[in-house]
Amino acid sequence: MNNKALTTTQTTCPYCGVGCGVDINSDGSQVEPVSGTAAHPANFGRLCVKGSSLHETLSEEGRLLHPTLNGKRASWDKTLSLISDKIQQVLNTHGPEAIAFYGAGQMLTEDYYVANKLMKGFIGSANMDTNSRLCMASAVVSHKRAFGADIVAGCYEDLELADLVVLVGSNAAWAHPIAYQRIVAAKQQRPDMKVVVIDPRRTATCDIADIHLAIRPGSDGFLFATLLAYLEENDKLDQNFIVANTQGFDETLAAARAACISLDHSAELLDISRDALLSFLTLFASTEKTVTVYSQGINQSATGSDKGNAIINVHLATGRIGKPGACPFSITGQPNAMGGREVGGLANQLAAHMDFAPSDRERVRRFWGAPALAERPGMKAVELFQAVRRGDIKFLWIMSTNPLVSMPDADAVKDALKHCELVVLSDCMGNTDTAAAAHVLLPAASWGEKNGTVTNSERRISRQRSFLQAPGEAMPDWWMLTQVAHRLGFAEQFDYQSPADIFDEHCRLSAFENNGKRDFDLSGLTGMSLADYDALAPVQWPVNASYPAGRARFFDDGRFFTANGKAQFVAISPELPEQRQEGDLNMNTGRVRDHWHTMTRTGKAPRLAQHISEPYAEIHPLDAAARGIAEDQLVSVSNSRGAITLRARLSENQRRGDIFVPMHWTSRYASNARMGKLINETRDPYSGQPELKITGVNAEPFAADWQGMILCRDDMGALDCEYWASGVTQGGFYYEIAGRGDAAQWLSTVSQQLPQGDWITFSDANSNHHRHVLLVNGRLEAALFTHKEQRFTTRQWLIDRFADEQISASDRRALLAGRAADLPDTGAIVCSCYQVGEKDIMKAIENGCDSAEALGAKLKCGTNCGSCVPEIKALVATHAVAMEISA
Ligand SMILES: Nc1nc2c(c(=O)[nH]1)N[C@H]1C(S)=C(S)[C@@H](COP(=O)(O)OP(=O)(O)OC[C@H]3O[C@@H](n4cnc5c(=O)[nH]c(N)nc54)[C@H](O)[C@@H]3O)O[C@H]1N2
Ligand SMILES: Nc1nc2c(c(=O)[nH]1)N[C@H]1C(S)=C(S)[C@@H](COP(=O)(O)OP(=O)(O)OC[C@H]3O[C@@H](n4cnc5c(=O)[nH]c(N)nc54)[C@H](O)[C@@H]3O)O[C@H]1N2
Ligand code: SF4
Ligand SMILES: [Mo]
Repeated sequence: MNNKALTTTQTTCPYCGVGCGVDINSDGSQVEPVSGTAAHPANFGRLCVKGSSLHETLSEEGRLLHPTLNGKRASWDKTLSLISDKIQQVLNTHGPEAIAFYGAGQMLTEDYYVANKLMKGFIGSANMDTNSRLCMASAVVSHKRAFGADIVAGCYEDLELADLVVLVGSNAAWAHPIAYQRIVAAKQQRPDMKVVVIDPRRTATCDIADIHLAIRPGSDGFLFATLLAYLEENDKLDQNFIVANTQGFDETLAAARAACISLDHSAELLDISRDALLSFLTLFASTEKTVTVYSQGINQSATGSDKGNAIINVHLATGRIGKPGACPFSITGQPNAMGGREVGGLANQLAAHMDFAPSDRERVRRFWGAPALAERPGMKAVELFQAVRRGDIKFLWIMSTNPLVSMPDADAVKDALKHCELVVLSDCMGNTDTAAAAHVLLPAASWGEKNGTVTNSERRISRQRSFLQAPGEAMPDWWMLTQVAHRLGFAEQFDYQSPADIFDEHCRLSAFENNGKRDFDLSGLTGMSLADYDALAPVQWPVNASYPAGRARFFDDGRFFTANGKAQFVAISPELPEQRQEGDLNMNTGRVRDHWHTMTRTGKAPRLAQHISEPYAEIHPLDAAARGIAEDQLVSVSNSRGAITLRARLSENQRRGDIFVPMHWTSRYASNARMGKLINETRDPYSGQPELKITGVNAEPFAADWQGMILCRDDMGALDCEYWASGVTQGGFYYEIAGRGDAAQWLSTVSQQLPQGDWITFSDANSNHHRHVLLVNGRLEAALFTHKEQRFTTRQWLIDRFADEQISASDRRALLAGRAADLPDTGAIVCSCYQVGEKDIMKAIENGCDSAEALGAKLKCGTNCGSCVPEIKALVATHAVAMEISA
């Protein structure tokens, strides 16, 4: 860091919906390692490993720096005019329904507000949808059906106050680490607190579970219907609450009873033991203070809306809502998934929690002075891309999302873009799968370079503040949208000078003719000065006359937002997912601890690449054996839509018949791992949310004659071999590779991509065993190792040599071995923060460290962000089991 003065900026993490506050020390160009904001009510100073690696992700590498038209650089003025001319031409020729926007829960509220207003008020159709369709749409439906509005009832404190936390379809240990750690800390303080995890997989979240129900995928509806019937039978209902504050109970109970004929029948449907089922039912029945957290295992389902309501039903029936430590809690994924819902980012919303009811439309029309307010809901994501593919959408603007990876049937989406006359993409990065398919690329300012607000899972609005200049000509999304609006003739209605102006309008719309009638009300934040906006402290909506400092819990007053103010039970007839026709395994997809979605940001941080360095498929050992698949072998996972190639991991954490594949690896980071292309378009009938957790696939070994790795100083891009997966190291890049035929020949071809220098080589053609190391002017430039089988997992020593200005004579001899002779092998990195490897941990366990705490005291592992504690505990447990067996 140079000696320019450092300033501290408080901002919000751009990753998950926990919405942690982050302190940044920066001199305007460089940023010191970040820390958590001590006073932020989401995290009180803590950050998970992704948050605490943020400073590693800020390089300009891969950034879009200038607008481009069909790959050629163009001026902003020309590009924006081209966009507005095209919109105007499509409007004149085909009407507003031929235009669409597709946004994301990673846009700031201000960006999102402008996009939605332009589309729904001024272009005139509601074809603005968002990736929240893939994420929160079913939760929105269930909230609206039950509460009359899209409201998350509780707050994070409820997780700590609860006596029972039920996590359903949520791997919070990896996906919402700081919220999870708040539960861990509460349970440590009050060991009587219970945790139940409901997930077909055994995940890191199960680490603190008193009960884990590894239910049949998609069967949650039966579980919660069974629970409702059980509560009634055992006289555990809150009759007063049901009578005074709800409606529809009798039909709902009747439907639940019809669905669960007996406990044995339910246990069979759920594919768990009757005892396990009963232990959950009795625990729930006897624990007043219960929070049920649910996430994508519920939402990403063909019956996700009904499952959400099945969960809410049991909370209404027991009056466990609006009380400290008791609520149903749909936890949001993206940093601004909640903010997107506030501005109306989904195609079936209008704005500020108003819909397409005539009175809402009329109110929004008047407020915006909108000449062409959309008359009806627009197309939801899957239908929207189907329409693009039919050629019905002539102009499409994608912002802040990577649908060629994240949508189901992703190859069909790729194909769809070829049928659209103009595809515009605003993104920070130029090398995404979607960028490769768009005509116009707009360089977006990224986290740290722009200002605005986001709303987290507990309805808390926090500021994102800039601390860096945007590189090149990158601009915030709200600015691009506003400029296009001006060119379309709406300068007056889009006369924003800054995000503060937009936020003020957003608050005023929420307050407009509200008078406490609508849940989403920011009247208390209207009219802020620029300085007030800059200083805005995190606050939970609503902020109005009744709740001037925000509201922690809704429904504590028993008042809901339905016509008569009562909560609505929703009668559910649970269904199991359709029988899979496309393969004999069920592919479940989701997240890993250290990567974020399509890796455009986490892919830049060496620390984050170490936890899991390759795309993988986790499969039960018996299912693997039946298919001839061995641990660490490459596998092909396929169905009629295509095939992907991944590393096999065998684990009893998987149910028989299930295979888990992470969603993160794209064409940028792997030869063939874009799992979305295998997924069909089955979706929930009410929310339109796709069933991303259930896909029929087959799996078989992927034949390769050799495997290996490359370490190199410069990015080598996509490689020409059967399999590769890449990522960053401290000194450059790594590739995992595999191929067919003669490895030597392949190596000599690929070496031509590298600079001239001195090669040190070893070759044993019989086993395709080759080691080629390249030095340029005495510095290590590349190491290319191949072998018949996978090898070379220990490589930190070699990676460290990239930092050496000159390779010493003794190190030179060690290069081909891949490590110095006297160097201990630490094994795969478990603790990313302190770089502690598995072998070191196992050694310490053998020497008597018998708990995560003891290991932390000895090796420091798990003592910073804590994200790896579940894995450390698993190692301790593995050792204990091994000792038992050998005893
Ligand atoms: N590290 C990391 N964290 C993230 C993200 C990220 O990319 N990386 N993304 C963020 C976003 S946008 C989101 S939406 C959240 C998602 O957060 P989560 O929903 O917690 O994450 P997922 O891994 O998608 O899925 C959760 C679990 O659902 C389980 N599941 C699958 N089918 C079923 C089922 O039928 N029933 C039940 N009960 N469970 C099932 C899966 O096995 C999985 O463990 O994470 C956020 N946080
Ligand atoms: N199979 C399967 N598919 C899934 C899921 C799953 O569990 N399984 N999960 C689904 C869920 S819950 C989600 S949320 C989605 C996520 O999927 P996507 O939204 O497609 O994934 P991201 O990688 O987050 O894409 C965000 C893009 O926006 C860019 N970006 C970041 N900040 C900005 C900004 O300020 N402005 C602009 N213009 N661009 C920006 C990034 O560079 C990146 O390219 O995936 C969904 N798809
Ligand atoms: S828990 Fe979520 S918001 Fe908090 S630091 Fe980690 S990724 Fe960021
Ligand atoms: Mo999400």
